[in-house]
Amino acid sequence: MSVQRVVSPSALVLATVLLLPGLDAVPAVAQSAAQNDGFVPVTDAMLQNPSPDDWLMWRRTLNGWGYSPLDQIDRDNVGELQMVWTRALASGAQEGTPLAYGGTLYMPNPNEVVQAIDAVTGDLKWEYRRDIPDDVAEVMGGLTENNRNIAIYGSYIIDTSNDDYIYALDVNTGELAWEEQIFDYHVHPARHSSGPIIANGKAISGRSCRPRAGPVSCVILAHDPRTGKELWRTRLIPRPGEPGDETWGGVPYEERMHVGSWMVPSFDPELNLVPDARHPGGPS
Ligand SMILES: [Ca+2]
Repeated sequence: MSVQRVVSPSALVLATVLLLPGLDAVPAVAQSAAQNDGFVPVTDAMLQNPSPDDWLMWRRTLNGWGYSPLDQIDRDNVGELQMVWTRALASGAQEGTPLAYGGTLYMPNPNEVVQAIDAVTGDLKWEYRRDIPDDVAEVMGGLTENNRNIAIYGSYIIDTSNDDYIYALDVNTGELAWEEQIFDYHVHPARHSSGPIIANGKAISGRSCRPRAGPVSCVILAHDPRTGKELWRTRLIPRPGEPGDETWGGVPYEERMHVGSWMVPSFDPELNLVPDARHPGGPS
């Protein structure tokens, strides 16, 4: 089984890199990285205070601001940007944000395709295509192909998958380093459109829990990003007698549903807290 498919040119979406006239064709940061073959593993300290030259997570910083302090491109010259290279992405719903580190872009494509791309040339360094069972799309329904974000930690690219696993890829080769099942998708078909973030050495991930996935699928998980070992999972739907039970008005536990946390979480290192949004489908 392979997710590889033939697509028409009209179905392609292009990754594009733009450059301002007058700037070096090869940015200084990328030049220095290209000259250094040694990959520097990503640490919690780097994630919690990222270099302006890199983009190490979905919104660059753990507070989710999505703000870059770089100032070479501004309101006055943004109109002068010119295309340097393009390359095709895998077909499907495009919601991915690339990571940028050491002159390489790590791009989450739909249907668990992850690519490492030379940021200067657009050349493909490696591509991972997860072997997804044929019935996943039917079991999961719409939006299951989304692959919004990936995480980088140590020498791994980490993502959650359509078939309800969390997995890590070797950052230098794209080969699968480890994987850990979160759910049997036939029993609890939770949907992973977003990948994890890294919070103090833990890979924190949320998920959409459709009604048929049951209340136990409405959970936030932490995994060891070095090994994939599950560290904890916290339910977002209380059982009878637990705090928050009173907000459910006596609805039997088995009928409580749809309190997912499908959007990418954020993290406050000072408070050691993970703020997360929940799907508004039910009380909690
Ligand atoms: Ca994914």
